[in-house]
Amino acid sequence: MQKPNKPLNLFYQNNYITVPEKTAILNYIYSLHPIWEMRYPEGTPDNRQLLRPVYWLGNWQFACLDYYHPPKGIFNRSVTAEDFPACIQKVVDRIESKVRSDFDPRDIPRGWELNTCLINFYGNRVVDGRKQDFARVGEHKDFEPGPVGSVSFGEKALFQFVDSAGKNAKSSVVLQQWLEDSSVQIFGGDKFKKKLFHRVQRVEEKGFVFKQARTGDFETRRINLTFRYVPREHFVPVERLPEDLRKNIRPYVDELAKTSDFWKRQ
Ligand SMILES: O=C(O)CCC(=O)C(=O)O
Repeated sequence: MQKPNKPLNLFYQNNYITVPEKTAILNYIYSLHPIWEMRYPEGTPDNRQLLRPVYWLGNWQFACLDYYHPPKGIFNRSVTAEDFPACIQKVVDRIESKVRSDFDPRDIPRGWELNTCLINFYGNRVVDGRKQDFARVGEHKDFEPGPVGSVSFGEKALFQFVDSAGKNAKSSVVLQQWLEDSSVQIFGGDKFKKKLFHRVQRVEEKGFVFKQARTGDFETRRINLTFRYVPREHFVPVERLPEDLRKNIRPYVDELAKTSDFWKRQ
């Protein structure tokens, strides 16, 4: 098939992950103990817990360090974390090849590689004795440079690209896609990455639960992995974080260290 003149910088495919790949990736994920982070450092007024447990690979962008956000928020935000296991790296290699062959080269930064992974767990939590649905993400942009790849497992999610109308107005949906089990979505470029925001509006609830996910009383029905690029020179090992920031992430590192040899060594 002929390639379009201008690459779309958007790709979606169902059943992108094979059954054996899915089994291997999920078995790896079941070995992880995701954590609940607070958005801001302890003691900050209006601090709040994130809506879902998370686990990062490659580098951990602790919410209380305010995420990687160039051009200003570059340093001391991406803390060196565990490497991708082989089963994930294999899928990442495929996504990178797809981007290099089909995406606009002008939208692929020099040195780009998908070296950062955020694993999001979506589901229900029991709050004050009642089950509450936390399976959504508000509109936002991913600020890591270059295309982002996203792999989904479990119940399907309604993912939307939106034109943001600001805090108190309704954003308009420009494009939406149901992200199905074992699918991939890759997006980049000016339109989908820089101009539009994206959000997860809802996740279907057909009764499927990842029983082996270590999310405690949080019933996980969808797991999403987003792969991003952070220049390696912007990774910072825990021991090189300034003292005040190290103090902020200390409770999380301690918690991770209980079940991860990597974090124990940190
Ligand atoms: O779960 C998804 O499909 C998207 C997650 C997302 O937007 C993010 O991690 O930034």
